[in-house]
Amino acid sequence: MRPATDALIVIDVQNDFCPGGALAVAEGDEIIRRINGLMGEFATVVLTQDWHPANHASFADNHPGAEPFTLIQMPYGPQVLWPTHCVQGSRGAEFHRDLRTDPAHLIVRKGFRPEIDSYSAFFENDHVTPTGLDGYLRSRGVTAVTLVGLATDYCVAYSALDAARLEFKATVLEGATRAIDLNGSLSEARDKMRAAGVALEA
Ligand code: VGL
Ligand code: ZN
Repeated sequence: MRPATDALIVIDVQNDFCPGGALAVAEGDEIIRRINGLMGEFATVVLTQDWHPANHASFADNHPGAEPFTLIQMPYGPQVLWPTHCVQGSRGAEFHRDLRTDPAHLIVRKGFRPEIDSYSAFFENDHVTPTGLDGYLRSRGVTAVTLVGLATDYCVAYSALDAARLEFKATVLEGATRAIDLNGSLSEARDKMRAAGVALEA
């Protein structure tokens, strides 16, 4: 068992990010067994769930003529347009059936505001609007977070960077993550995480 001050944060292990899903991450399902095992080591386990309304601004389908995996400018900065994924209540938004959810103490849903995307478990993509996770962890005395899940270069990295900014000790277990790797996004995310003091472990 790890110290009570350590929390495990499991990012977006949902059907749409696993093989066969709408925004499938290669080998996304191969991390689940290890994540399930990790849950038993932590006194605080948090799961996140990408949870978009059908009219979400991050979906290429909601921008006539736009192709998925291209960039647009949003008021808060550049935004990748994604295939429609993790629509609230859909099968794609459900956790992968093999992921253990019973040990979780909190499930954070994010990305539910139509006009703003939310990669991070802590803040929406404006880096200002909080999800409430910071307060939850702090009020439980958590000082260190271990992050796993999907995808390394988007939701895991954004969450880890925010955790470091909020002065949690942040560790990403890369072997328990898989990446989208869009135009070099994985190496960029790894560089940013290292520079922010996030520990990258196998
Ligand atoms: C994610 C792109 C869009 C992720 C979520 O979980 O990494 N990526 N929505
Ligand atoms: Zn999303």
